[in-house]
Amino acid sequence: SSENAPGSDGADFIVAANRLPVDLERLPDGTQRWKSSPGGLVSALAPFLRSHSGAWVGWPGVPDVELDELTEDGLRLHPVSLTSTEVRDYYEGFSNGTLWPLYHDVVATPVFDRGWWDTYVKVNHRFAEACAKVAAPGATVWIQDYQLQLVPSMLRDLRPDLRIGFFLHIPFPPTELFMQLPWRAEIVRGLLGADLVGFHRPGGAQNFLWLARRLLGLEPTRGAVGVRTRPGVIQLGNRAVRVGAFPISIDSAGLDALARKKETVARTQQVRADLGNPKKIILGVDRLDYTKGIDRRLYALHELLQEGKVDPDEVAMVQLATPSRERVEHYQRMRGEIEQIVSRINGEFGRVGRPVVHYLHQSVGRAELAAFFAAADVMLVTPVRDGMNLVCKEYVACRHDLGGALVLSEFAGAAAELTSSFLVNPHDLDGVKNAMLAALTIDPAEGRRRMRALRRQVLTHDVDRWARSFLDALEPEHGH
Ligand code: GDG
Repeated sequence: SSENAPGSDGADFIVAANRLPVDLERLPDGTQRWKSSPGGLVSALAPFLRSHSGAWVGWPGVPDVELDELTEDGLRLHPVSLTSTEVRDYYEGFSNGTLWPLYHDVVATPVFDRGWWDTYVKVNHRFAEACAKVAAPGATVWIQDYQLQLVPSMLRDLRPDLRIGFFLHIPFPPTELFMQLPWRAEIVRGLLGADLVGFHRPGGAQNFLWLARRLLGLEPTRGAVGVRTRPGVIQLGNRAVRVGAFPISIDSAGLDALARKKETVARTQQVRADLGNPKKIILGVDRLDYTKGIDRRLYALHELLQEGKVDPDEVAMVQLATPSRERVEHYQRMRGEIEQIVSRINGEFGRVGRPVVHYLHQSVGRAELAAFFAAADVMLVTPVRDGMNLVCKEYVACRHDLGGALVLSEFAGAAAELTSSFLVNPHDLDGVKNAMLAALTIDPAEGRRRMRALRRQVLTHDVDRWARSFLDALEPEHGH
């Protein structure tokens, strides 16, 4: 076959995501190098990719560079180029200024900008063309997340021979909120290009099925969608689109092993010592994002200190807030607010050499993070909305000692699975305070009982199981 024929020497399994699993780094001297960004998705899918002559299609993280396909660690990487204007309008704009707040219950006001939308369409088309070029005949393409919701149907138009899956990593919103989007029908049509559309929770799948009926006049099945079972089905001509729930998870065994390592245990003790060996350590770990409810837990701590229910001599809190989307306006404002609460708490209750809140606006290595988790008596995960939330699962995976207590928002997808945590409504400040106090003063035997139950869930439901359950459901024999 000719060199330009679609799929000649193509890949049988392709992942398409906004970002490649490696980032291009530009060094001050003008040279460039690749830096791996190991995430759960990469470690879950890398084995599949390697054994299926797989490829990954994504943006290398730096604007205005044209790069050829390359192979890294046995993984074929196909870079998609974006100009800086496209990064502004497609990524920072439509993805993170429109879709992100809209899909997270409009906790910030989404901006509806027609120019951003046009660029989103254009960039999605570029991703679809890249997938079409890389895919072997009959290949499977798995498209990831909210940045690429139009790719499934664009790709189907280009390559009807492909098996196409789509997974949304963030919540799919209540239909009343989704209906605000001027391009709501286009998004639903875009997703319906897939053979299987996956969400974290059945609720998201149900919302999507309702919209297919309401916006497009289709007739989806009416039964309740299960977790990893009983997907909804939408018949589109002679094609069936399935709509299911597949809760994502972490590399549980890998993190458990990391936490047990001698070096990590030593580092855990050092972290406790560096904090002055307080009686209790409280921890928060998040991307600095307004959906994560970092402010809620700081307000709760502040009130507990004011009321004398928490003693600043006995408690230290570490808040790791990894820099994120720093050019998006909402994020700049929120950062200022959080830093103000942190300094207010430390101003009122800290002493020289002994702040109450140790605030880190930086990212730390994976081993260091595991040591933080292992050192924390109380883990606070209080998002106002979160598709799943991996941090709470990572905390549990690091507690082979059965120590620690998890305070978890009801509005994280993970709440449905981690039912032995202290579940809270992050909008109910008294409720958050009570849960924090309960977690700080928990009877050790009761704490171990809860942690054992949490670990049973997390260790038996890892990211590999997630990927397998999605890809099994995507197999053609399930399609009819
Ligand atoms: C989206 C959805 C869904 C954070 N700081 C550091 C660091 N991290 C790691 C955590 C965790 C990951 O980043 C964050 O994952 P989350 O799931 O908590 O949140 P999002 O980034 O919003 O992810 C979410 C997820 O997609 C997957 O579908 O669960 O709901 O919003 O793994 O550990 N890792 C290191 N240093 C840091 O400073 N090494």
